Formats: sequence, C-alpha cells, structure tokens
Amino acid sequence: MQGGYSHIVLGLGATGLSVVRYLVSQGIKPLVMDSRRNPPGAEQLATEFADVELLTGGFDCRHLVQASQVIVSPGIALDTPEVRAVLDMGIEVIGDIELFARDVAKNGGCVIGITGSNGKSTVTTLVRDMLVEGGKKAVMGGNIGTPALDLLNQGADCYVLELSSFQLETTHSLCCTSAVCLNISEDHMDRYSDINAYRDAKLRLYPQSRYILFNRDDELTKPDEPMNQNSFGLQAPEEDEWGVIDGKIYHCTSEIMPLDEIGLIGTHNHMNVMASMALVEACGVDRDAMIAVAKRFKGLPHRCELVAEKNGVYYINDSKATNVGATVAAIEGFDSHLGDIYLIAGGDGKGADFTPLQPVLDQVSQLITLGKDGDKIAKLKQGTVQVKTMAQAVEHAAEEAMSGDIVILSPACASLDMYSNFMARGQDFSQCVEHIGDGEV
Ligand code: UMA
Ligand code: ADP
Repeated sequence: MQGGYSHIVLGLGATGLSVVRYLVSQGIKPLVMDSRRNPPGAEQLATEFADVELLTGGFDCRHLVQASQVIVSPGIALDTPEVRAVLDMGIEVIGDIELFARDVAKNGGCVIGITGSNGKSTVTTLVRDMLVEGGKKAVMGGNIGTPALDLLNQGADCYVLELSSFQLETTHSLCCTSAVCLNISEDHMDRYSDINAYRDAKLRLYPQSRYILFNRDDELTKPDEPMNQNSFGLQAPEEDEWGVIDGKIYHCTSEIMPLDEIGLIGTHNHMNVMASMALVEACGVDRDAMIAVAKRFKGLPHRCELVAEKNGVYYINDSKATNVGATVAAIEGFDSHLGDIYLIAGGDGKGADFTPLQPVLDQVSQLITLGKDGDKIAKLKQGTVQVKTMAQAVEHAAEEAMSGDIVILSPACASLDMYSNFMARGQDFSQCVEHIGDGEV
C-alpha cells in the first residue's frame, strides 16, 4: 500500500469529528477508523466531509504503520493492541487536547485546565461564568461536552477546559495559565492498573502550567515535585493559600465571602467555589465578579438537583455521581438532615471497590440497588432492597418515605449498563418521580 494517509483519526465520536474538522481546516485530509461497525458520527461525517474516508469494524494496521501522526479518541485505551503497536513503532500518538494545545501555543489564548475525580463540570462552569462576569470572552469545553478543538473558532480569549484522565494521557504540551486537580478517588478502574496509574494521568496537567492549584485536604492531588503551586482547603489558610476561617472564605488574610451566601449546597461545593475563585483570580478576574457568580450559581442538572417535593418528601437527582467519591460527598452533604435518607444506587461500577461507601451508608435508612453491580453495593448494608428498574426503585422509596425524608438517586456507578448516558438515567428518575401516585410508576 503506497501513498498512505499521514494522519489517522481513531474513533468517530464527538472527539473524532472535531479532529477531522480541525485537520481539514489546516489543509490535511485524514483517514478515520472506528472499531464499531456503525459508529455514532458516521452520518455526520458523510454530510460534512463526503471525501473523508471512514473504515469501520476495526483498526487496520496496514494504514496505521504508514501514518506520521495518529490521533486517538479518549474512549480508546492506549493499550489497545493496534495503538500499542503504533507506539512501539515510534509513530506519534496524541489526542485532541494536544492538537488544541499546539494551536493555542501558536495563536495565543489563555487556558484554564480543570481535572479531578469529581466536581470538574461544576468548577468548569463556575470558572467560565466568573470569567465572563469579569469581562473576558471565555468559552468552555473538553470532557464537559463541546470538544476542545471546536472552541477554537469562537473568537474567545479564554478557554476553560474540563479534562479527563483519558484526555490527559495523550496530552504533552498543554500550558495552562491556571490548572487544578480538585480531588482523586477511585474511578475508571477498568482502564487503570491501580489508583496510582490513574493519578499519574491526572497530574500530567501540572508540569507546564503557570499556576498550579491543589486540594490541601486530598494529599493525592499535591504535586510530587515543588512547582509554582498554591492550595485550597477547608482549614484556615497559611501564607498565600485559600481556606476557611469562621465560616468565611479567605485568600491569605483577605476575607472573600461567607459560605452561607454561596448558591450551591454542600461542603464539597464550598471547595468547588474556592477552587474556582483561586483559578480565576490567577487570571486577573476581580473579586466582585467571582462573588456575584458564587452567589447566583445554583448548580448543574443531575448533580444533587432537587427535582420535586411530593407529600413533603424531597426527591434529589444525583445521576452524575458515577463513582463512589461523588456518592460519599452527596450523602455527607446531608449529615445535618433530620429526616430519613432513601438512597438509590447501582449501575456499572467500572471495576471499583465499593467499600469506601460503607461509612456513609450508616446515615442511610434504606438502600435500594439496581443495575449490573447493584448486588455488590447491596452486600454493604443489611435490609437492602434490590430491584430491576428505576420505576420499582422510586415506587418502593415513595411508599416508605414520610414527610421530611429525602429520596436520592446517587448511583456511585456509570449508567451504561441500563442507559445511553447519565442524563438519560436522571431523566428516567425524574419521570418516575413525576408519576408517583398516578399508577404509572
Ligand atoms: N471507539 C472505538 N473503539 C473503542 C472505544 C471507542 O472505536 O475501543 C470509538 C467509539 O465507537 C466512538 C469513538 O471511539 O465512536 C469515540 O468515542 P469516545 O468514547 O472517545 O467518545 P466521544 O464521543 O469522542 O466523547 C469524548 C468523551 N468520552 C469519553 O471520554 C469516553 C466525552 O466525555 C467528552 O464529552 C467528549 O469526548 C468531548 O470532549 C464523556 C465521558 O463519559 C462525557 N467521559 C468520561 C467521564 O466523564 O467519566 C471520561
Ligand atoms: P465531574 O465533571 O467531575 O463528574 P460534576 O461537577 O459533574 O463533576 O459532579 C459529579 C458528581 O460529583 C455529582 O454527583 C456531584 O454532586 C459530585 N461532586 C461535585 N463536586 C464534588 C467534589 N468537590 N467532591 C466530591 N464530589 C463532588
């Protein structure tokens, strides 16, 4: 095979399409391959780029060995045999964020990078809103939804990127104006050998960044080598740190705002707000702008979202809790709640160890489990009710719960065993709640 493609895009989801768009805009026609027979973006590709070739049903090594650059989607593990073979041959393997980083290095722009196991989307949105409030032309993307490369033509001067460990694995030169790793707890253990390998991927964000923020209350987020670092945490700050004194956020000795004026609920969200403030202050946003956003931002859908109050029972959709750490944070957030807590959990655990859930399950009056790994979670608490569908879970909780109680969906698992994504799962929960009492649940 002669005259092969110099650039090959592996994976045709949202990322693959954005990479094709970018390469074509640079005058490069890539070949696209996807291991699925009918990948999700095939129709879109044919509509946008009729002359870009797509090979499906596998990754053809005959093409791969002739490429000079292979751009892989985050959903494809680097130890996929074909990718491994390409790496072993010394062919460059990168991801979309690396392409983005190289473009920004050439054309300018301020980048704020946000990673961590939980809170990324919340902080990414807060940071974008604070920058806009502070008068910057800021856009957000990456793991939160819009692929990073699609942000480049939006006339922005500030890019706020939510970055997953998968995206960071294939990123080498991203230089952020400010960057944070919010926290690290087990996630994606079906793709990493252990938590250290997962942490190593996350901390790839730090080295080139100009202002590095870590979480003082989570040792795993601290850089291994001293860098231009600062920290945030719930204790009083020392020197230039961000922290809390007498229920108020402080930067160093300077008072910023009382925690009880923050629009979001829960201690984990106080941490999210503090991190967002530190990130934007490092980019020159003034305090009034950050405080205004912290006061009015009420949170994203599917994250501890109150979806209904029925007969005095609060129904909370926390479908985005796709790992154990997020569910622990949600339940701990209700530690001063006087009524009973009904927790609906389970789904695809991605190889996680669920035992860190055990302590907060003491706060839960009734655990209801469903999904692929529901039985593993059920073993952690006596009297757990195991069900097959969301409708059964909601029905059971609604029958038992009394005025003042909370029914929360916070699965500690991914949704893919039963739904197309966490949003579909959250919507199913909300619909079941809506139908309580009308015989349709
Ligand atoms: N594919 C293969 N072979 C494989 C795996 C995937 O060919 O072995 C193909 C799939 O058929 C698909 C394509 O690769 O057509 C791309 O899939 P992808 O899984 O990389 O997904 P994208 O649509 O490109 O979406 C990705 C992120 N997905 C993942 O990291 C799994 C999206 O994050 C992100 O919003 C999007 O890029 C834009 O940046 C989602 C996610 O679940 C929300 N992220 C994980 C998380 O938050 O826990 C990390
Ligand atoms: P991510 O983008 O990292 O998944 P989100 O902001 O979407 O983060 O929140 C995902 C889940 O994690 C939600 O259930 C939310 O309640 C919980 N969460 C948010 N911030 C934190 C935090 N700082 N620590 C622990 N859990 C958190």
